[in-house]
Amino acid sequence: MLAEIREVVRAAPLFVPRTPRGKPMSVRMTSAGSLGWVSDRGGYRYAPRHPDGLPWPAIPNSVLDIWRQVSAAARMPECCLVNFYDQGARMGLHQDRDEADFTQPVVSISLGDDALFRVGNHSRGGKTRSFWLRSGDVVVMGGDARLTYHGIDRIAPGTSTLLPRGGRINLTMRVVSASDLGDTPAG
Ligand code: MD3
Ligand code: FE
Repeated sequence: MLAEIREVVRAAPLFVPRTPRGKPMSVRMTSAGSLGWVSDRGGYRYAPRHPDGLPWPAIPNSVLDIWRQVSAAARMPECCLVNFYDQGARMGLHQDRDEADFTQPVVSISLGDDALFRVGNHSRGGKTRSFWLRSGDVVVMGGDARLTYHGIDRIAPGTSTLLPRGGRINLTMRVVSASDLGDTPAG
């Protein structure tokens, strides 16, 4: 899987996203799939191309296999977001809600150093719980969990030997577009 992710990063280099207010994020990102997640002064959104104008590479088969095994989803993912955390990178508490079909789960795969993951509920305030995500861990957020607030508080350097220069890669698969069943009882 790591070799396939290196190919994705070669075809679509990691970039530093900016918040809509212009602040650089500490996590570097790229995507695979028909749509990639981008963020800049234009806002958070899915785009058909990398910020440099390149097409996004296909989602690797090893990653799609995990989706098939764990998601129980009706649809296949349209985006695999690749997040790279060096020591010191973090991700603030947020919801994943730039997608049009919340009936489909989000599946994430952690590779490399351990990360302290925090998850809350459907509103920003209130109680949160923290878990360590370790290399090889797969998280499925479906049903009621799909819209919970979550984030990464910190990375524990030197806790994995998978990445020669350390750090953490997180792969997050998502269905992005609306269901073609539309707004029907079945859809
Ligand atoms: C909980 N990534 O890219 S993965 C993100 O480790 C993101 O890089 C984190 O949050 C990371 O948006 C967390 C685990 C995860 C992914 C999606 C979720 C947890 C989630 C969606 C809803 C609730
Ligand atoms: Fe998220």
